[in-house]
Amino acid sequence: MLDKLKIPERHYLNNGHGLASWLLTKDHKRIAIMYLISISVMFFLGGLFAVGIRLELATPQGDFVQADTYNKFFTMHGIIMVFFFLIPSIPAVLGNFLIPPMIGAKDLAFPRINLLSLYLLWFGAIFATVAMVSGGVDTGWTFYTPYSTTGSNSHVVPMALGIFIAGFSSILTGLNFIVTIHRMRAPGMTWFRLPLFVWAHYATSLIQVLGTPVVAITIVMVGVERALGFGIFDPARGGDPVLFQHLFWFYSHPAVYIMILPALGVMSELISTFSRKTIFGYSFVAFSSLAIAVFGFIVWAHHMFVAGISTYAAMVFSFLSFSVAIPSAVKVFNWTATLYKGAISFETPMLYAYGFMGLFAIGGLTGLFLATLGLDIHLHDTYFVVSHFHYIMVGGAIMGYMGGLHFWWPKMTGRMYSEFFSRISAILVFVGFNLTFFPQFVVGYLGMPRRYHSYPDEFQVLNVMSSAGASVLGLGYFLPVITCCGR
Ligand code: HEM
Ligand SMILES: [Cu+2]
Repeated sequence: MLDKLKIPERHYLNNGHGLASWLLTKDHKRIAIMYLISISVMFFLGGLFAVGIRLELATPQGDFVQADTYNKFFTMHGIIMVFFFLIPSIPAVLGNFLIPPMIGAKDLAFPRINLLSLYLLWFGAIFATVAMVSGGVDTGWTFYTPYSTTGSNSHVVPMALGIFIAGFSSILTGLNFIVTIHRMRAPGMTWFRLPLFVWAHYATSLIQVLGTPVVAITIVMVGVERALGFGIFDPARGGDPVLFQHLFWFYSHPAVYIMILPALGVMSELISTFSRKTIFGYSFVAFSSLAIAVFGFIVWAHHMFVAGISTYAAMVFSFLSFSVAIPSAVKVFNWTATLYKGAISFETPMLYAYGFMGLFAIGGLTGLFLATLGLDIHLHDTYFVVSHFHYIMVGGAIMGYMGGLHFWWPKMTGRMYSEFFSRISAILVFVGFNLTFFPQFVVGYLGMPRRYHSYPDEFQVLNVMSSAGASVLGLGYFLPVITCCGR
């Protein structure tokens, strides 16, 4: 038995050493590891900007940086985290590593394109870095026009180019996964035997392929408008600034599901493994991923209730937004049913999974608050929204990523992490996260708008709680770096 578990003498980690053997590899596992390193760097960088934001908001006055710098902090934080960390995270690292073995294939369908995807991400990151070091961008990650086209004099064009290029990385990864899952399954690996992790990635890939080109072209239009002064979005030239929001959210609402769906897939694996049961209602969970992907495309205008769309349109989009909650709830209910009477254990990945379930539920439910027209008029562009999406993107997507990374770490590296420290880190992340973001629901509800570098004194206590929580959260994220390298 033990013999069987021995790692083969030659494996992907020692099969060739020098830099070139990595940079020119077509091995999905090596590419996954390079993604892991790349996006960890991005996560760290995005985290530094978050530190800047929380330092500034620790006091009511703009004491730490100027308003202008603050705008650049939150813009860069958002852009890096969304486009260069969260979107690639689980698919590019865990998906790349695990999808082929999970379906019984040797590699992805297009190994060279897989490597190209990684290079495109790097290439995009270089442009983004150029934009950053040459002075930064202050438009917010959403690039709303007309500010991004005619107002801002920051480095919008190189940043837009960086995101455009990184977008192709995402499209090609999605395409690669779709073809792989269709064509490369081992005999007998039917669709309804696919692990739920693979189903989730299939649904994610559909969004990547169908949605990303839209944002790519939109971003090009912003660049063109800035550089050549076309009147696409500029009302003075007959353009329409709200058109930008339609195009942007047509991608960016589904994009939030690019970030969360893979985490939902990880969750399904973790829950059934650590409760030692098969997942309850397999086909419901599989189809709910597809349903989320499809519904995700018809709710974009819930970001625009106060942007001047008609009341009728707003009502329709409000109604449709509620429908997205159904497949998400199906998953949570089925996980709960899976846990029921299971032999549940409390290893690190499962701690992340518990955290995920709670935080994702809060994030999703507050989404329903926001989808409620009357409430959104009050809550739009307040810290309530910030808290909502962090509960899902950080509390959900990153918890799923961390849980998955711990779960598959031994398989990926042949080493075990320190269980003791990893549990402490998971708990720190959970506590730190809630301390950071729960007060933001309150302060947002009380009326604190987002994206301002100063605020009235009465909001300070809640903001100090947030900043303190962010330190705990940061420590929680950093601990695994130390402990996994120490063993
Ligand atoms: C499941 C994963 C979800 C993620 C990752 C997510 C993420 C986000 C993000 C990033 C924003 C802010 C965009 C900005 O910068 O302005 C946002 C806003 C919003 N979300 Fe979600 N969301 C999710 C689920 C939901 C659900 C299930 C609903 C409703 C059923 C919902 C409704 C809304 C609404 C209405 C807004 C706009 C609020 C406003 O700006 O007034 N979200 N979400
Ligand atoms: Cu949305």
